[in-house]
Amino acid sequence: MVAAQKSPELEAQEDLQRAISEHKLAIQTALRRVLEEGKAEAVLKPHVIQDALADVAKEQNIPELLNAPIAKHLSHCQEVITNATCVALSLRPTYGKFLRYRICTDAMKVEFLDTTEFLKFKEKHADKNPIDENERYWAVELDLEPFKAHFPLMTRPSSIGDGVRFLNRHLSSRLFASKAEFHPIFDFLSSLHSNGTRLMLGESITTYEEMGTALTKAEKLLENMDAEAPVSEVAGQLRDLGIERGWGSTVGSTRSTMLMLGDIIQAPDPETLQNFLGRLPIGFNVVILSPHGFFGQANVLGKPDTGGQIVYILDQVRALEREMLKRIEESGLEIQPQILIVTRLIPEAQGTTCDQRIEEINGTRYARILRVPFRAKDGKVVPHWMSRFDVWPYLEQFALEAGGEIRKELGGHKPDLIIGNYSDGNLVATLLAYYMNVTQCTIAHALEKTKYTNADIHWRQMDDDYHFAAQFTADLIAMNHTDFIITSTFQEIAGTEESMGQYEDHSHFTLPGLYRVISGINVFDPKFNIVSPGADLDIYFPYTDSKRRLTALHAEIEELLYGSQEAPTAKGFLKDKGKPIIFSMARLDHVKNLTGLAEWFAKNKRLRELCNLVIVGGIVDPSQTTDKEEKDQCNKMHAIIKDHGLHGEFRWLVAQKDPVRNGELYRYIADKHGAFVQPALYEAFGLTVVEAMSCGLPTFATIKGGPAEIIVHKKSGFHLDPYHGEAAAELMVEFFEDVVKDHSVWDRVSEASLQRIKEKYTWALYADRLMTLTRVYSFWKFVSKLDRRETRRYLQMFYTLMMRPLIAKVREDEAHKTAAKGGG
Ligand code: UDP
Ligand code: LCN
Repeated sequence: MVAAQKSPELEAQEDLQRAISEHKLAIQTALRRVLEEGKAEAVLKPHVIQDALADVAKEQNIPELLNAPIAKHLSHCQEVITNATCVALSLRPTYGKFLRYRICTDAMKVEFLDTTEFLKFKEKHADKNPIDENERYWAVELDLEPFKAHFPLMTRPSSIGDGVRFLNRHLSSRLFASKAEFHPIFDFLSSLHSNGTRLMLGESITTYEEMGTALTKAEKLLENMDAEAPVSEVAGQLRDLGIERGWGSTVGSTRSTMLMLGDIIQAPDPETLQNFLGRLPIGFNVVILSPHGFFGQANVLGKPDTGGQIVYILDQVRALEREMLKRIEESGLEIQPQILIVTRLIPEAQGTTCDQRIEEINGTRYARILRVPFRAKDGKVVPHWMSRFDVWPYLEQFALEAGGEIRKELGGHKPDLIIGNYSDGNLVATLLAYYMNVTQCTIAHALEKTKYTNADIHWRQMDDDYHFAAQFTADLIAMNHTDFIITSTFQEIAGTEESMGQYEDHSHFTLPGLYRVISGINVFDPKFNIVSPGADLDIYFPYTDSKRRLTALHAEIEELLYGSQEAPTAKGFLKDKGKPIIFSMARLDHVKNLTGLAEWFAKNKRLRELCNLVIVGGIVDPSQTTDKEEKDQCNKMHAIIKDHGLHGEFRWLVAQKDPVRNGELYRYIADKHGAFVQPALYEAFGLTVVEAMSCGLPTFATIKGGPAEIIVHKKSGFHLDPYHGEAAAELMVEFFEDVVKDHSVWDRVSEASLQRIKEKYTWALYADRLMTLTRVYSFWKFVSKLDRRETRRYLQMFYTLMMRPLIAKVREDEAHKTAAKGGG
């Protein structure tokens, strides 16, 4: 008889049980300490259990415990939930894979929990307003896994973030499966057009077989011609065969595109397929959505909610336009691309252009900002800026109106690609892509769930200020609806060996009393692709590039740094101009942690002797903001300055909104051999890190999030742990002391920063890749339209039954707040 095979879960459970048995008493003591800690807050960070084990190993003199199998198991821990006697653990042995257990400290028996059981345990013990058993039993469960049963999923962690490569392999093998399967390519090519005019294949070609015949004749026609000759010379003859424009600009490139198609038909391989799709004339009408915030080209940066996303999109469209024009020329077409950035029109524009319907984008020919207002229920335009956390009630109407305005701007046509940015933009992109049936791309910039610890389990306490229930629901809908997702780093998708990624953090979670997510997203989904942004090299160039230096700005910069002008534009002054500057610049919100940096500096005597501190952030007069976090942080910064007597050593400047001058500011600080510090508690990507490094300014940046990947620690900069401020300050002391001893230390880090950016973070690489992805995923969408219908219908139901009531709740809450303030 053959023994029944054990499930991997059972094997893992037995493994853990064995590991516990080896040191049962010591582990029992450690777990009891964890239970003590859990009395105040039942959701604990993994380091609590790891620290407890280390303490017990030390106290009981069992050093081998730290190398025992149990220590390895616990090093995979992501979440610890406690009740009076048991600990539930979520272990993540590898990217995107989770195993959950409950261990009760009396019997020390390991019990496997499935996702539902784990989340129920969490709800019961960690939710501050627990719901009753019945409600917990009947909670709505969102599970997208069953819909993916027929979908190709990657399996190797090294493939995560390179979905397009996997998809090409899958697509080419699918095309190879049988002759009948070639029709999708024919159907897809037949669907290509530019503003109503057919491209590639004319109307006279009506079947796959006719396409084959026409191509053979066309190839024969081109074979003996001069490869360099413009294809327009034979356009008439090709058209007689049913071949339209779009194959290439010269005879040679047209023929080579045709040969590629011939190769694919004969024996498709992934590289040829990608090259062929990459040449197709698609994606020249692009809509980019970024509804919230002040979106303009000047005077907007550093306001609450207006930061890197704006910089990213403006740089992105410039790079995209260049790439589109290149590809249009290469396809032998004369069409004009169109790029529309669609954002909110804000009548109370505070000196910005945000009250204008259309704004041309500097440095482009075909890109513009289109603004559409938010409307209240009665149809009136909402005049004022509002926090990104409060925009939910306005988005449906915004999508509807934006849809009409977009078509108007595109001469009645629909776009080929809709790119959403951030949760609100991605939700609007989903609505538009759903109704227009257009390829959708998603860019998160930041997923708030990762930034705000325990924002899921404690959602009800935070909902008044943040409306996270609506936001997380929007995120889940958009990330599942979209055709492809681009991320700035790997960690954004799947984190590191030790910690979860931002998307991975949405694989399962619970909003008690609302719904439970059993499978929200899978990091092995081929829709994920890493496409990193860069910095505008015309603005952020190396400090050594003396010919391009903007020395005319130095007097202003010196006044900013060393002047004595204080409120309302600055606070504090620098006594000793000879010291290098530790510089930071960000929005003044809690997560950016500028106050944390001020505190680390204030508490480190040696660092204060070695350097000055300059922080650019927000406002210095708390009465000048209506944003709650900005006001809190502003007051906190004043308290730090006062409590630690920072006068003469620290200058705090309000938001600096001129990128050109900021570029020179980074370089000026590099001239003085200073450093840039990015101290955020969490940073999704971190454009300031790339900007500083592009200027050659050595950078210390948070290990929590994207900067951990941008910087190679101790080579092209330094990682700091924002939760260990003392150690971060010591790291800076060490660096500046080393530089005093040997100046080449500074030069080496500076040069390595420049090199790192050149290799990995440029807009030219970005645009090329995004255009290729657009083509491959448009094809994939076309080929797999039936497979995806189930998911879309399910999401549509979730939107209607869950999202819309949440939106209605935000509307009600906001109306109550306005009424309480005495507003209309
Ligand atoms: N920025 C600025 N002035 C300020 C604060 C920030 O110009 O006072 C710019 C900064 O140069 C960068 C962007 O805003 O281009 C911030 O992007 P990042 O990715 O660092 O953070 P985000 O604000 O998007 O979270
Ligand atoms: C939003 C953030 O929080 C930053 O980390 C990114 O750099 C920025 O968007 C651009 O993607």
